[in-house]
Amino acid sequence: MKNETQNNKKLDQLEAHSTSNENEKLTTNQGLKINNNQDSLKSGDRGPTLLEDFILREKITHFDHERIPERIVHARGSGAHGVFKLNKSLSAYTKAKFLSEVGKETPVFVRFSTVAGSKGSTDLARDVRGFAIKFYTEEGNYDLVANNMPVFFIQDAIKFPDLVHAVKPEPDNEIPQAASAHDTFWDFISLMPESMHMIMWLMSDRAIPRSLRMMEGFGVHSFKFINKEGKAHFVKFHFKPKLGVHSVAWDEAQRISGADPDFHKRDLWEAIEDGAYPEWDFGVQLIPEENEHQFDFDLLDPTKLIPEEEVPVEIIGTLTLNKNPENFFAETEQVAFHPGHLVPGIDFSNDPLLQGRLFSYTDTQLSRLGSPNFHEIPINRSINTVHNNQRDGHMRQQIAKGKVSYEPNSIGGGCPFQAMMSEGGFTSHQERVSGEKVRRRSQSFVDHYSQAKLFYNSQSLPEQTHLQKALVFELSKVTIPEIRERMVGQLNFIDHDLAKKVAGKLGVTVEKLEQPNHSIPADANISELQSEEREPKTKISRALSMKDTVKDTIKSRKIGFIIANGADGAAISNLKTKLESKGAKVELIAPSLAPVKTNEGSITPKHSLSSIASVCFDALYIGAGEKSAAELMAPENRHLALRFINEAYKHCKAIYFGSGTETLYNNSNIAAKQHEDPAVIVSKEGGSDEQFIKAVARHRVWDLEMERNM
Ligand code: HDE
Repeated sequence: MKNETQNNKKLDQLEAHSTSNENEKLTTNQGLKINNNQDSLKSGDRGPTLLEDFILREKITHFDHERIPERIVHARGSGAHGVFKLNKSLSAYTKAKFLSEVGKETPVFVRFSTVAGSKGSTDLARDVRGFAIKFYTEEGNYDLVANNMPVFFIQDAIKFPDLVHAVKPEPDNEIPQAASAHDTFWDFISLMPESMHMIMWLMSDRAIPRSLRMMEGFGVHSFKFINKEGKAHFVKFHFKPKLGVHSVAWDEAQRISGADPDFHKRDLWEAIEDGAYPEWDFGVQLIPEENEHQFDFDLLDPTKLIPEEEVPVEIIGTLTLNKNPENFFAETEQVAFHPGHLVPGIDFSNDPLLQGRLFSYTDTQLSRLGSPNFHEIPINRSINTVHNNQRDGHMRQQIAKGKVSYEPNSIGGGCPFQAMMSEGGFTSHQERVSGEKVRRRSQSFVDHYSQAKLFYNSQSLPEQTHLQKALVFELSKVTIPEIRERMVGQLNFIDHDLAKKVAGKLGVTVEKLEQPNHSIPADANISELQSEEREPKTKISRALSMKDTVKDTIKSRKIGFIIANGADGAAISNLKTKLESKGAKVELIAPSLAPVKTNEGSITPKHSLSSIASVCFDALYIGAGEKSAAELMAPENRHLALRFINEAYKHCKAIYFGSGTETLYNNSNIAAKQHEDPAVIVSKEGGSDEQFIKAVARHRVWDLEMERNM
C-alpha cells in the first residue's frame, strides 16, 4: 500500500533509505556483480569447497548473524505507520507543539505486542497488549509506550524482573509458552496483593482482543503537562478505538491459536491493505497539580485508574494507521521505544514504576540492537536533524564533519548551541523535592482491593462470568494446592461471590473474610486512619465494561460464506455486495478450493472447509440453495460444515441460513435452541439480509452464551 498521507516527513525519510531489486543484478555486499549464485567454489566438480570462496563466506556469515535478541518482554509485535491529527488544542495545558495547533498532523509508528510470549508465539495468548506509539514531532520523537490496560501489576520498578520471571516459561523446562496459567506466575501473584486490580483486567476479556484495532490504549502512569507559563497538570492518556472494544471467547482464542496463530497480525495487515484504516480517539484526563490529593487513591500509584466519572476523558485528536511497514525487521523489529523520549511540555511524575522504566528502555536497546547508535536506524530517526557532540560507537552512520566534538568550543564557533526555552530547549519541570533517603513505599499505596472490586462490579454479567471462568482455567493449571488456596483468599478480598464461584471449581473452601476496603489519601495521617472505614468514591464505572462500546457498524468485519455446488449465485452476490458496501469483508469457504458451480456460473472459494475454522470469522452465511446444502451435508463434508456452524453458534456469532439450507440448520446444535435468538437468521422463517447486518454490527450475543452453550 502506497503512502496516502501527503507531506509525511517520516515516510519520505524512510523512503530515502529503502532499496528495490527491480531490474537489478545480484551483487555482493561490496557491490560486485555475482555470476553464479547456485554453486560454491570447489576443487573439481566433486571436490571440497575452497576457503577462498569469499562470496560463499560473505553470504553465510551474514546469514549466521541475521538474528538479534528478541525483546525481553513484548517480543511478539505488529507495527504500522500512521498519523495523529489534533482536533482540539491543549495549549492551555502543554507547550508541546503537536498538541497545540489544531489540524496539525504528526507522523507516527505504532507497535502492538503481547508481553509474555516469544517472538514466534501465538497472538491470542491471554495477555496484556503493548500499544507503543512513536510520534515523530518537529520537536523530536515523543514516545508514548502504553498498554491496552490502564493499570499495572506492580507499584515499584524493583519488582519488574520478579514479575517477568514469574510469568515467563518456567526455567527448568521452558514450559508454558505465552501463558500465565502455571505455578510460578500464580505463586508470585498470590503473594502480591498490589497485583489484584491488574489481575481483574488480565482475567477479563480485555486480555483476548478480537483485533488490535478494537483495543483501548492507556499511558498507565500519571504524566505531567507543562504549559508556557510553567504550570503543571497531571495527565492520563487514553486511546479509544472507533470500532469499539471487542474480544473473543476464551474457547475461541484457544482454537484461533491453532487455526491462525498470526490472527491479530494478519487482521491489522489486511485491514490496512484493504483501506479500512484503524482509528482511535486520543483523549486525556487532566488534573491541576494542586488537586493531586483529591482522590481516594494516590495519583502516583500505577495500580490505580482515575474513574471517568471523576475526571472525564477529553477527546482531543485522532490516531489513524494507514500504511503497513515495507520490512518487518527494519521497522517493527528495530523500532526502539522509550518513555523517556520526551518533547517540551510533557514531563514525568514521580510514579516509582515510571521512574524505573526511564532507566530500562535505553539499557535494553543496547543489548537488543547492539549499539548506542540505535537512534540512527531509519525507523528510530527523528524528523528534525540531530546535532550534538556524541561520536563513534558500533555502526555509526552519521559523518560528523570538522574537528570539534566538545562543548564549549571556539574552533567550531561554539556550535551546536544550547537552545533557550523560547527556542524549544527542553527544561525539566521545576518541582520542590525533599525527603529522607528511604527504601519504602508510601502508605498512600496500601489499598489494593477497592479498584479491583470497582472493576469487577462494573462488568456486565457475561463479562463477569468470563472473568470467573478465566480464573478457574488458570488456577486449574496450578499444581500446588496452597497457591490455589492463597489465590482464592485474595479473590475473597475482592468479591466473596467471585471467590466462591472460583473456589467451587478448584476444590477449595472459602470462609467469608472481612473485606478491608480502606482507601487512604496521600496526605493522610496513617495512625489516625487505622480504624476508620473508608469507602471509595466510585463504585461502578461504566467505562470499564466493554458492553456499551458497541458501534453500529460492520466495517472490516470478516464474514464467511459457506457454499457448495448448486448454490444460489444471485443470493450470494447480492448479499456480498450489500455487506461490502457497508465495509465488511466477505470470504468464500467451500468443500475444496475447486471453483464452485452456482446456478449462474462458477465462483472460486478462498478457503476450503478443512483449511480454515469458524473462529477466523465474525459471522457466517450458509449460502442459499438446496443442492449446495445437500453437498455440504454429504458424509465427507458434513462434520466440517456442522462444526463451523456449531462453533460459530457457541461463540455467540451471527449466523444466517440462506433459503434451502434447513437441513444444515436442523442438524446443527441451534435446532435445540430454547428462546428467540436475534443473531440466528433463517431465510425460510422470514429472516432478511438487514437482520443479519444488524446482528453482525452487534458483535456477539454474549447475553445468550449460557443458552447457546447448553
Ligand atoms: Fe515496559 N519494557 N517495562 N512497560 N514496555 C519494554 O523495552 C519495563 C511497563 C511496554 O513495542 C522493554 O524495548 C520496566 C509498563 C511496551 O517495542 C523493557 C517496567 C508499561 C513495550 C521494558 C515496565 C509498559 C515495553 C523490553 C517496570 C505500560 C514494548 C523491550 C518498571 C505503560 C515496546 C524494550 C515495543 C517494552 C521495561 C513496565 C509498556 C525491558 C522495567 C507499566 C508497550 O525496557
